[in-house]
Amino acid sequence: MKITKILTSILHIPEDDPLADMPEETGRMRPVVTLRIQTDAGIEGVGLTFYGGAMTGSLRTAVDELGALTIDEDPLRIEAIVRKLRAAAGDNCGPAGIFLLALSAIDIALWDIKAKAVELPLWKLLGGARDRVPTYASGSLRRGLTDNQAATAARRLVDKGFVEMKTQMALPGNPSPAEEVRRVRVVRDAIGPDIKLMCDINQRWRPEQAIDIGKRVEDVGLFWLEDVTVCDDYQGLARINAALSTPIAGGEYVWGIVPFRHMIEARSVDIVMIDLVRVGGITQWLKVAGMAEAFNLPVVSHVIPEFHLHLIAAIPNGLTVEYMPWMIKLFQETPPIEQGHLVLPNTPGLGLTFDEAALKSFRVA
Ligand code: SMN
Ligand code: MG
Repeated sequence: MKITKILTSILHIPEDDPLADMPEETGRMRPVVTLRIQTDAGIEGVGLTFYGGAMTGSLRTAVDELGALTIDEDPLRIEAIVRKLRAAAGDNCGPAGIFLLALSAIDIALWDIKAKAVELPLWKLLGGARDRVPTYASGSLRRGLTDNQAATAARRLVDKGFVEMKTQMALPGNPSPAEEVRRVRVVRDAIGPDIKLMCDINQRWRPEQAIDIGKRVEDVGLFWLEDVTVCDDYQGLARINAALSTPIAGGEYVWGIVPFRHMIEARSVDIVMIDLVRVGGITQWLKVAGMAEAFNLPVVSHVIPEFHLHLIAAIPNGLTVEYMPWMIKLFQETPPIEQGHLVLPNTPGLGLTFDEAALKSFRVA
């Protein structure tokens, strides 16, 4: 099989909150680069990438430029293509940043092609540990909401059948620890003790602040505390992790596979979060998942659930899938949620087909 054509576009997708309809800032847009890789066998793979921000035009160009180097290559030889692209650009301008974001889109589309070629859903091709996976509602219970809004949104999520959900601390204005604790209790009280509740700090606390507030919220029974301080302070994270009994999650800001080694070796986290786009695509995501397994650690995903559910379902140590459905409108169909679990598709590949009308309405370039 040979790659014949690369097609990219830039979309602006609303960062809304379709789960609880509680946006902090209406009209906020996320730029996304979509990719299709076509082959002489008539099989097409889909991929996407983002986090380009104001450099999204450059990110799209990077996907086009790397994509051009894949023309005539065998799409089933993914590591050979990754090696070629690293040699052509990543070894000098990379290894992370725009190069890795662009590589991820290509790698994802290549795995879609491979799974379609062998007529298997991707999760089965990659290991097939489970055919449904727990999922948690994310993006609704943001730190900028009022207490009332947060409680209402949390109850809406429960009414919708979610049994796991994520909120945030590190509230605007850096209030007192007591205020932070009060707020997370508002959410806990709204949902009761049986719902799994995660809490994201998004790197906003100092290590000593994380230990202080983390100790005060132990009895809230959080399923995890996430990104409690800057993502690459592995020693600081380890100190926090050792001081708290609440599990510490992190990894969404980690680029490529090697920094995960340092993070895991330092015992910085109890739960390894892997972002498909920042890690370098499916090939690298699986390597980090294996590394985590060897350290007896579970793995969780970050955003794009319609891609990540395949990966969490494939591996033996997948814990739960973040359900933040910004991209869902781009596809004709996405996996349903039943009793808090995403049900894996049986269609070959990722099982995702772009909805042409949606693409057209979001396309800016
Ligand atoms: C998050 C960060 C960036 C984009 C979306 C979501 C957040 C999360 O850290 O874990 O959901
Ligand atoms: Mg996060």
